[in-house]
Amino acid sequence: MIELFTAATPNGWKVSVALEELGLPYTVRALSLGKLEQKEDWFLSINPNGRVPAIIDHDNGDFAVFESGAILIYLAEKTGKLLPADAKGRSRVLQWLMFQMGGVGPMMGQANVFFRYAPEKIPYAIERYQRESRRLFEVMERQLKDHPYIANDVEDRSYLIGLPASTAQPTGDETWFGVFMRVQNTTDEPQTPSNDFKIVDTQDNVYRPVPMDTKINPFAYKADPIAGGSLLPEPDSAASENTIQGSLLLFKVKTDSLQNRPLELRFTGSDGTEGVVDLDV
Ligand SMILES: N[C@@H](CCC(=O)N[C@@H](CS)C(=O)NCC(=O)O)C(=O)O
Repeated sequence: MIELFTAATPNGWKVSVALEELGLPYTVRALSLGKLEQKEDWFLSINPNGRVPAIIDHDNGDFAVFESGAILIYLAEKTGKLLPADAKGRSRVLQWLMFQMGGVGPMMGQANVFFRYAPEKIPYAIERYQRESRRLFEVMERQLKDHPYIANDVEDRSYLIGLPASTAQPTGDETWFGVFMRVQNTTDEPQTPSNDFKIVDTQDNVYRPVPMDTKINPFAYKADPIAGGSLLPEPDSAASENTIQGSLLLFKVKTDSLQNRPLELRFTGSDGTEGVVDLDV
């Protein structure tokens, strides 16, 4: 169990949000900053910097972590979520985390202090930190203009290339769901792989793949015959070279359905036999 030492402040909220997002169980110890609990010896042994937030991971030898950015990385690595394992994806997340830790957090903190709390109003300091905060927001605004998320949607967008114009975007309660398929023909003869896939949840909701233009989208699954002893996706194709190494089946799934386990991918082979795969969401 994680023990979170925090207070109702922006740096504290970052860790609360991450714990909720990652679905980790945790207990909260709220510190009174006004009473300077964060400077008491018992807390300095957890966070030598005497500030919130900090955590203790009681499932990992009572390991203590301080600095909100370091806590976010620790929790992401503990769960294997939010921080990709591949070097580029990992770097993209860390770049924006550093941007937050070294830019947004400190600059907005100073803007707030000089504008709101400083006993003497110093126009130079107020303007400097407000201007820098504004500039940082503009950086995020530019990034979010053509990216749905601050970091790491680059690959996701390329997977969606070439969707027919008639394909409606998911509504508010739906989400894109991609399944990457690798198919191996272990016989000596050419075989036609399945082209009949559906996702079924425990409430018997059934989803069918969104048709994709296989001429334009290099990742899209196409059930062409596979030569004896060969693989789909073909070696050296775009789909065989990306980090996931599979051909994409794309579904629009009701977000609620992702909670219904087992969530299954059912397919029917060209000879009528059926297969089922549990989707680990
Ligand atoms: N870089 C630190 C900053 C932590 C920080 O400034 N915490 C503030 C609350 S947001 C705090 O504990 N203030 C009380 C104090 O400085 O004594 C982090 O990200 O964890």
